[in-house]
Amino acid sequence: MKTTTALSSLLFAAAPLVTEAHYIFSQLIVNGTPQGKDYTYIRKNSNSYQPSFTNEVINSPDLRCNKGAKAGSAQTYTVKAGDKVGFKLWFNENIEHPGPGFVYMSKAPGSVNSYEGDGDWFKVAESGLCGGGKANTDAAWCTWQKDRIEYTIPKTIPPGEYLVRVEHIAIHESHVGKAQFYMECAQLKVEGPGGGVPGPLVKIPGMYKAADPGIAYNKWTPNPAPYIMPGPAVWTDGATSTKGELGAADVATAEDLSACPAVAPSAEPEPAPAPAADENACPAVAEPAAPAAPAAPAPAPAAGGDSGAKVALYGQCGGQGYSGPTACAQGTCKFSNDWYSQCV
Ligand SMILES: [Cu+2]
Repeated sequence: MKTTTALSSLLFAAAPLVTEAHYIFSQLIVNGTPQGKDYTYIRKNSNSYQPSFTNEVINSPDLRCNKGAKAGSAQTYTVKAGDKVGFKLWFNENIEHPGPGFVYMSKAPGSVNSYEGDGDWFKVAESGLCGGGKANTDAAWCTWQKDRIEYTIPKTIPPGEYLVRVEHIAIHESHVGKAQFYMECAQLKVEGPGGGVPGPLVKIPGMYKAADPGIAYNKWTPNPAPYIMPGPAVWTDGATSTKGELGAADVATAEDLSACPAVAPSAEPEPAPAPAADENACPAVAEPAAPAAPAAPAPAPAAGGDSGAKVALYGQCGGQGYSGPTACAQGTCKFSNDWYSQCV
């Protein structure tokens, strides 16, 4: 489009001096190539790059796609299952707050253009701490100073039209109940063979609570607690590699994620060398067990029945969608939220 260059320069010149490092996702990227312009395929929010705080959005429909982001305000882009989809930040900003990144998807009953996101959602990607870093070190977060979040659309996802919600939660003020939520929704039509059964399914709002350990988190201590990812487990369809799904392609993602150990599905739980950090050091690799049926909410910890196997200290021992062992090798299995119980 011939006006793009001129327009971009104009916008760049008029860009506010962003000194507070806030950010918002405005540009859709598919297989590394930008598609459309800012907000062409992403519903535009009304609070610019300002954060939304816990008490404003945690129980609000605004938690879905951000304040003011309405159905009917964007176009729908067609992709294929297995494509790499990214969300780049507005005005060439970088993510300069510590905290985790996520991508959720929700299938519209018909056209996504009129879909409000009030149906079922599932998590398709998440990114926490990289390389065994601690939560009180900003650079230890895999998304730190990245200009985008990217993930691969699961290969067996049911075809159809989806709202795709990208989110970064900044935790530097979460110790006073003010986690900062930066989220946006793209409209995608996904083509592919289908066959997968996404889950666990959640509602937005509903998937987070203000008191969740990953939402009301205190990083301002010399030895911060292991960071527990908020929300449900990531849906892994068994056909799509989850390793390194979420990051920023152009900015040292490979190095970050290569530091993550491969997680063997049936590995014996063994004492983690650095338990506090390792638990969440890498994009969580959900149990590659059978695609979880969208089960009715089960009480956590779920019955595991994996006789003999025990969960290492700080490991997951229960939660909706979890099917691994529930006995702790060390500590006791403690309820964190509906989707996560932990050996502590
Ligand atoms: Cu900020």
